[in-house]
Amino acid sequence: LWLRYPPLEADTRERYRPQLRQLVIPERERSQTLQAIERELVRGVGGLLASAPELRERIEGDGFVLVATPQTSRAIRGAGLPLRDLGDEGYLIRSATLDGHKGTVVAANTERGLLYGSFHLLRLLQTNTPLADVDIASQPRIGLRLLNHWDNLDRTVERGYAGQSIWDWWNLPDLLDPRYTDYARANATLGINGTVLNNVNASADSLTPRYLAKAAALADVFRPYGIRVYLSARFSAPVEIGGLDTADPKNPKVQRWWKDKADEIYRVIPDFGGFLVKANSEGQPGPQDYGRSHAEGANLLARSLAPHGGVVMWRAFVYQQDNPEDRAKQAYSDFVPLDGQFDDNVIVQVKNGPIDFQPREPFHPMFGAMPSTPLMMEFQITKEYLGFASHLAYLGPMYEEVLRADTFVKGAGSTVAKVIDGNLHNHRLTGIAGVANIGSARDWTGSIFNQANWYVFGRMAWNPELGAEAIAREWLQITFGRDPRILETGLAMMMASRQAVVDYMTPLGLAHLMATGHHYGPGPWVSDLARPEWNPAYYHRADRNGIGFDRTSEGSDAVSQYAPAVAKQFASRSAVGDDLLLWFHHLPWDYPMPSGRDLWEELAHRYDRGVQAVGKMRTQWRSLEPLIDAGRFDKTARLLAVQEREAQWWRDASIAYFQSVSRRPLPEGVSPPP
Ligand code: GCW
Repeated sequence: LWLRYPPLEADTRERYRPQLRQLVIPERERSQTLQAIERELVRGVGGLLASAPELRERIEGDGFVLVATPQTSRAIRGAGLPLRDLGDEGYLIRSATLDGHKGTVVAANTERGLLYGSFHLLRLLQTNTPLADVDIASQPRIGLRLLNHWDNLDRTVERGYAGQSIWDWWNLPDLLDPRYTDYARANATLGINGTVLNNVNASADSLTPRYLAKAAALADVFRPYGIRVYLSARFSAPVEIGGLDTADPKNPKVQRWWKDKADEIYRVIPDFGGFLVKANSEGQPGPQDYGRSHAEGANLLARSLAPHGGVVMWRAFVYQQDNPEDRAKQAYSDFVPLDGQFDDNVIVQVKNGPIDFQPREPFHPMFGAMPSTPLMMEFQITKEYLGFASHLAYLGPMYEEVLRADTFVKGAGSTVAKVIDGNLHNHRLTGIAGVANIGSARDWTGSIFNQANWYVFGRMAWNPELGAEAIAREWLQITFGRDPRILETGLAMMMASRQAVVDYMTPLGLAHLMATGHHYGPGPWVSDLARPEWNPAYYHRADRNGIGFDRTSEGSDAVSQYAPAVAKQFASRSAVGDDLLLWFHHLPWDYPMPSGRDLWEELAHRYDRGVQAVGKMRTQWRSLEPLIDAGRFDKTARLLAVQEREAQWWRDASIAYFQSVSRRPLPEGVSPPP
């Protein structure tokens, strides 16, 4: 991962060495977090500079790094540093002269702040940033920065493509795989401060004493790294493991059961974060089974956790069987009327788009639409609909696109980022979650480039205004070294990769055309599944005359769920833009596109363009062979070959299918499917 710390170039090492001679971490013997910081700095600086700093009890000369809070260091207390506004996770990194010596301080109000500041210091070295006159203040914009593991107790991972779950439930709590510590280190580098251990399609067993002991053992490993453990809770647990005959939120016995369960959890995990819940969604049990609302269900659990300071993250990913309403509208219809009914320690977790982690979707209309309810973002890091672990797709541009999207609910500038960081509607409870792509694969994520998606998620969770490109650059430097050729070429590949996937899978705002169930490979022809909204045909609506989903007022009117300015833009064929055109509009095949082509020609052209983009990525990667170690070079090269073959498969199958419907000739320049 990004913790390899290989030696920097010799001249750079020489430049840094005098600045990093001594490491001073007062009172570290009293704190596991401070010890973790010490281990990391010794290892990191030692690796990068090929010589470890000396550990000192106090500043003894120039070139010190002092890592301390006002409580642990008199020098920090006296230095008059502006720590007040940094909260309990922020930090300062500054050049300073203390006790007559020149050095660098990492200062914070808390040890967690020191942890994040120390990792930032290492990142400065990893990216060759000069330390002289360094002056950095940073604090997270979002409170809960979480990974969601869709890991089952049998170690399978739903939508996981990097091997088995890293949680070895069988051997926990007795065996503590060193990977758990590495996992915590990697996450702490990014500022991730919580993890939901088990799948949202939850087994009630995760709440039994046996499994709580296992979760507690993980929590103990993670705690020094500022990471709290959360669990997905199954709504029917009182029936399944509690012996009750109902899970109705209004039933006092059910309420008692959850209270007792929460008390039991906090006895073994005193800093337990709370519950994540998928209810009344895709067959999961929930409050609606008893005629109760999502708010009543969420509050039931929230009240059991409240005395302990825990939160409920209640997912808004709902769509009902036999509900004729456009699937893209259903979550909003269910939840927005409940605004104001959720307890203070409930936060509603909303996927980035209204359908389901497609290569491109408009932002979810719930963002901004529930001013009295904190909403958190759910991104998918694992690439369920973007070619699993085998296709290279850097998700930074997608996250950026969503976070920067303007909801206009309070006029221009009401971005999704400002909804989830609490700014727009003054919420203190804020959060962002990423569905993890981590497994027990040797490279953690199934490919080297997938590591970048974990990385960019974490960096944007800390600061949703960071740019995808800047983060890609940082990751490339840390991962492959600082050769400008790698940087330039790697950056070009990464930044083009997500659009390439969009083009060869679902161009022009199409969505959900993947094959049934596993979602790998094309299946636009599927139209006979029991639930209409699972069929690709439900989404593309292609026939002899045209293609696309009319979501204007003439059609499903999904546009009306957005603020008027956005609704107006989405409802306009010309203003919506190519990227979301067929998401919102059903258009004739000969519809004239801005490119001068008609819609049919443009569609075929986009499929083709996607394949070509992957071809280009392959060539670009090949040019880096002399610069990259054989193992990582070869695996990536082989995966890119798979991706090119499969991009071609997507292109050919999709063009063949849509042509069978449109019955139009293949546009010039587009080679026919075999
Ligand atoms: O993306 C879909 C997946 C399901 C998943 C569901 C959800 C965990 O296909 O595997 O279930 O969404 O987010 O709940």
